[in-house]
Amino acid sequence: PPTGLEGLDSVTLTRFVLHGQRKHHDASGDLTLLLAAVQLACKVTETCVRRAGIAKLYGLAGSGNVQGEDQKKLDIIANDTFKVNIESSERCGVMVSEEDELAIVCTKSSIDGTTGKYAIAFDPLDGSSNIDANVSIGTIFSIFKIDDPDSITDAKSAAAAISQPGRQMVAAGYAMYGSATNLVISVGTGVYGFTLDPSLGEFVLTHPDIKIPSRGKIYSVNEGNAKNWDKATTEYIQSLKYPEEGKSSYSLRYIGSMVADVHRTLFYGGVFIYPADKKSPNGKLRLLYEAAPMAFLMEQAGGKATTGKTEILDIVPEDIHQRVPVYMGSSEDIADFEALASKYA
Ligand code: AHM
Ligand code: MG
Repeated sequence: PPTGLEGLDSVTLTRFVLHGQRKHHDASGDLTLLLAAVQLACKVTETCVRRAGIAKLYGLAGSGNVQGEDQKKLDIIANDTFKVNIESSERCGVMVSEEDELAIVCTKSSIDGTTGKYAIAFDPLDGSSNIDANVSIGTIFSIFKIDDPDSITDAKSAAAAISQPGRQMVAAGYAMYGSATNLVISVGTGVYGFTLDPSLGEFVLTHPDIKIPSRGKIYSVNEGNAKNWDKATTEYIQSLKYPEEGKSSYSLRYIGSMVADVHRTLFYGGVFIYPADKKSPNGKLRLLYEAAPMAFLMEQAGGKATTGKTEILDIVPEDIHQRVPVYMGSSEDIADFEALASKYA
């Protein structure tokens, strides 16, 4: 019977993760602690993003990162925030960040001297080109289990430990600092979306078991690069704009922040594409902390993610900052693209 208290019982992210841990009798709680650290880093980053204009955090920091890109002040603050919080959890052995050239070996546990058994890759602030215009940006992360934590002694062994195909991921997610702040996460049992309640400072479950529509009406790609595309991409986009008689054409939406473009694609369906082209033979997006975690979420939500040649989650990383072409979204839409890609293979 109704209690009158309906809607007042919020499932917070902390409660959700602890509940998941209790279902696994052999769980040690390490992943829970690591996810708590990631959650806190997202909250700290969101506070900086919200205050950026007032605290004069817009603009360049005057340095460049490993990709040769200019770093924004917020890129550096977010990176430091994630590294410090993840290290402090003492549950992580390896960190890879978009902003750091080498894989980072985390300090051992202050309690028992052991190395954390998880490895995390993250893009602390994705969509940097949108920062100064107050357009949605985000954080993306993927978490793997390390087979042999004792083998990690230097950047090389740390990189080897995290160089696993996406299918072996234990968790992936992103935070989106948009008109509201969302944290969307999967631990391999579906995709769950949380919204930060600023008055509580808690992420509250707002979107349980997200499923992407099997077909959409939106395509999302930087069409300014069209002159450099391959035949399959060109023909595919053409087919969406000029469909056969009786079918409607797709709408174009492109924010230029992967987090925001993928978030919309998860909810509305359609495709998000960052292809390889004549100028960038492997595309722009990085496998470990952009393409693979988003592919994991897409598949968990019932969608698909491919390079046009292989499923993104099957790729074994050869380099921690490796780039891959990305085509992801609704299963029927991606199947249409795959049919074209195999025609031109
Ligand atoms: P960043 O990690 O330097 O922010 O770059 C990644 C971003 C993605 O969020 C987005 O999908 C893409 O770059 C947009 O690139 P472009 O401006 O070439 O369309
Ligand atoms: Mg990025």
